[in-house]
Amino acid sequence: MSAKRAFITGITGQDGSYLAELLLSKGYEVHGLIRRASTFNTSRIDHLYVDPHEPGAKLFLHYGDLSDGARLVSLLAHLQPDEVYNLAAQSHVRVSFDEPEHTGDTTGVGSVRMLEAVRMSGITTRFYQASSSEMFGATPPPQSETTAFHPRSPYGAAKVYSYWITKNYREAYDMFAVNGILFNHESPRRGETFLTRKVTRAVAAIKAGKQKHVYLGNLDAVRDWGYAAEYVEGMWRMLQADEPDDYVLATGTGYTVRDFVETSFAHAGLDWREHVRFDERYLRPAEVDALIGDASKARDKLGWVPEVDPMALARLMVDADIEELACEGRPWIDTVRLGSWGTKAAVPA
Ligand code: NDP
Ligand code: GDR
Repeated sequence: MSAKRAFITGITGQDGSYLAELLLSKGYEVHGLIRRASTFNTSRIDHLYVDPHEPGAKLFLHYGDLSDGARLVSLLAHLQPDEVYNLAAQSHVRVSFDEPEHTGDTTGVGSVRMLEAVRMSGITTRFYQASSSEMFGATPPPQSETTAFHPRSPYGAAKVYSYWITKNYREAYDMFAVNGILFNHESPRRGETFLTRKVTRAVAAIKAGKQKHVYLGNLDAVRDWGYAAEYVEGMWRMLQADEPDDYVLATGTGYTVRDFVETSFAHAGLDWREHVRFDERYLRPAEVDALIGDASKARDKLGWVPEVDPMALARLMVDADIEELACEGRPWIDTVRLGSWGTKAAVPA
């Protein structure tokens, strides 16, 4: 039997890089959509790339954009993937208030362009949509697959559209299309302007004497932070199920931003109070106060159980950023893998 073929949008992002790694390790041929940029934007997947002229090449990259529907149709018709993972999005909640229209076009309408591309190309494939806990917004925790949505940002509203249009294509066209409703998940590959990575990079720089302070916004928000490498395993499991369905992935634990900050600084032997300053520019016009997920459906139906808890994750990320700084900016590619699912993890206790 020939290798399964997957197509990933957002392959250059945090999740795309872990997912590509996972699928390659399972013997898939992986195709990724990348945006043309004037600078290189593939640093998270460079370690996976083999020149396509080489016989062992299993990862192939194609230029395109979620705003270009015709390109998506022709790519899918040409590639005929068995599985499609739609991870591309303008994914920053704060930025979505600055760029609401662009966020709607990419994070919302981009998903229907992908679904239409599947339909119009006439291929039979399984489709994963990267839905988000931000859709729950103001609805208090615990949040599960049956919790009402109340988005609090242009990003959250766009993701609600994508969620429903994915469900609609499942019902209308009998497509194997699923929503993974993922709570925050982080890693050493997390974008530098998200809270966790901003903090752990600052800890490393402060520890090294390169920086004195870091400026943050709301410290009271509660989040359910998991480890991204474990979450991509859950995405894959959703597409291997007998029937298409929607699943929450979360650790089920809630910590405040302050908790994450305190643990990260303490891990490096620093007192956060001496280094964290407030800047109102990091507040959002509307905040999501508390997200704590109930992932019991994914546990029962997919056997998915996360192993890295949020405070272990904070320590893991601090260690990675300290190491990256010591290597003078050389990208720190973590090989920490799912304890019982792959390479044994070297997760700090
Ligand atoms: P990132 O921000 O790290 O990656 C986003 C990816 O989308 C990048 O590859 C980016 O490309 C690509 N992209 C952005 N706009 C376009 C476009 N118009 N056309 C094509 N590609 C585009 O996100 P994550 O990896 O953290 O998240 C993956 C997905 O999961 C996103 O949809 C996100 O909204 C969602 N999600 C994430 C959660 C998390 O906690 N990480 C939780 C729940 C949902 P480029 O590199 O060129 O910028
Ligand atoms: P979030 O992640 O909005 O939950 O969306 P982010 O890390 O940006 O914020 C988490 C919480 O920290 C507070 N905060 C700050 N946030 C940032 N970025 N920078 C700061 O300086 C700062 N200070 C305090 C925020 O107010 C917020 O409460 C992420 C994204 O990955 C989405 O794509 C994804 O869908 C959701 O997680 C689930």
